[in-house]
Amino acid sequence: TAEVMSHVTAHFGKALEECRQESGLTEEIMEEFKHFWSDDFEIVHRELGCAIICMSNKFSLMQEDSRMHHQNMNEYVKSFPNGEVLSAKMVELIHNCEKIYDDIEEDCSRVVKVAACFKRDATKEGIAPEVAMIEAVIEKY
Ligand code: BOM
Repeated sequence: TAEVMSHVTAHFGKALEECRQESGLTEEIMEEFKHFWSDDFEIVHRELGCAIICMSNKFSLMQEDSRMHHQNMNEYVKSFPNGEVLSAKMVELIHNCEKIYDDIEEDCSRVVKVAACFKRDATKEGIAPEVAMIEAVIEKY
């Protein structure tokens, strides 16, 4: 659900500042990670892909090949309140997007395409949070 996704995003987003330097993601491109879900934020910069790789590695959510670690992602999402209602869906949506962009060899460029696809599909499924929902839980993390 969107409520659970707001918790996952609030927690995951905490790793952004640690990853700014190595990813090259400037505040001009993305000020705070919650804007990932904003209707007028376009997921297009390869630096955001680099940042997502760096952030995912802080929580062991990716494998060596910069693809999702299915079991760890499932457990990570389940660790949030009501997480079990979202975890399988989230892994399914991300993996489906990974398959679509599997031919892009450069990791940051591929991951940003996967992330944009995930946002699109999560929105279609009605599980994309509003930025205000993330703001409401961000203080918990
Ligand atoms: O093959 C790449 C796998 C990683 C894709 C991750 C897409 C989603 C990242 C951005 C969205 C964040 C929202 C919540 C936390 C997800 C861990």
